Amino acid sequence: MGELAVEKHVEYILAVEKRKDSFESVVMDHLRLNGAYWGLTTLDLLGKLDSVNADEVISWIMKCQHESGGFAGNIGHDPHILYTLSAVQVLALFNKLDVLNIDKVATYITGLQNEDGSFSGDMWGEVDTRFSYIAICCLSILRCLDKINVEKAVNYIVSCKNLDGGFGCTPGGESHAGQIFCCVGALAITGSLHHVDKDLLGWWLCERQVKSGGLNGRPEKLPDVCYSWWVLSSLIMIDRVHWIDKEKLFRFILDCQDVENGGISDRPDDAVDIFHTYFGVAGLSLLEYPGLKAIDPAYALPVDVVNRIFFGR
Ligand code: GRG
Ligand code: ZN
Repeated sequence: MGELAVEKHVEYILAVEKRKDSFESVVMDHLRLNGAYWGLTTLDLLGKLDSVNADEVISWIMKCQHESGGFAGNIGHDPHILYTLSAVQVLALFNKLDVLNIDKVATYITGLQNEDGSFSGDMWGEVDTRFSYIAICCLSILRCLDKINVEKAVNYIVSCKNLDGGFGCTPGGESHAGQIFCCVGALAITGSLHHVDKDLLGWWLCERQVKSGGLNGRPEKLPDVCYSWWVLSSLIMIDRVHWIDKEKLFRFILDCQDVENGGISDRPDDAVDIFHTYFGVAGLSLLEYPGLKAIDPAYALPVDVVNRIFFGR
């Protein structure tokens, strides 16, 4: 088994950050703030966050904020709860949450809660358990969870639970590992994991490991490095991570590296991208790969950052 090509991945991430006029970055323009979260969190896990200019990143992030309090993916775009979480997470990475008007951000998120406890992603109203997770994670980081109706939010998530133990995006929606991360993460943050049948869900999740060692997101689907995050983080939150073969998953993730130019892809021999680079490194961190910072499975931030938020330095 090869090793994690740390230096190459750092070079790859720094190059993506700089390549603002490349094809990839034009296509990904509206995803820029998410991309910043993926890239910068990966750098932090690799111990290299100090290789970027924090002041430049923070001043750009603050320019993405809309008067409603929400953040857009880039300057001049429309705000969305997705980018609002990324903005808060990146500020937390740099220990700069104090530049935020916390009430304003919290008011934006609170305004997205619906009567049934669910959350919309923005003013246009699409509802999804992804947005429940984001709202809960973001408000928890800002220490304002009391501004929403947590009980209704939890009940809505529970209403998206399926007979197989998993969760979907809305009531009756098919179980999918990404949605399961969101629902289990939100339940973990709100201290509501008693709503999860841990053995049943643990069984469904560990069955996601296929012959190659990789994990898929649903039965009969191909394995993909990003499920190393969605599935593993969920298994850890419900204390069932020992139900998968760790060594085989190590090998699958390491086989998805571009060892020459850096970056990690979804499957061996595919093209790398910043998204899968993050999920590969985050997955290895969850598996306690030597030399990586530990990542918190619920907040998707390095454990030292989460400790700083909740327990001070
Ligand atoms: C802070 C880590 C973090 C997340 C923020 C946006 C979000 C909250 C969570 C997204 C959860 C989710 C739904 C992830 C799944 C993404 C994905 C790979 C979808 C692909 O689904 P299909 O059906 O692919 O196209 P498969 O693998 O099933 O063939
Ligand atoms: Zn993927």
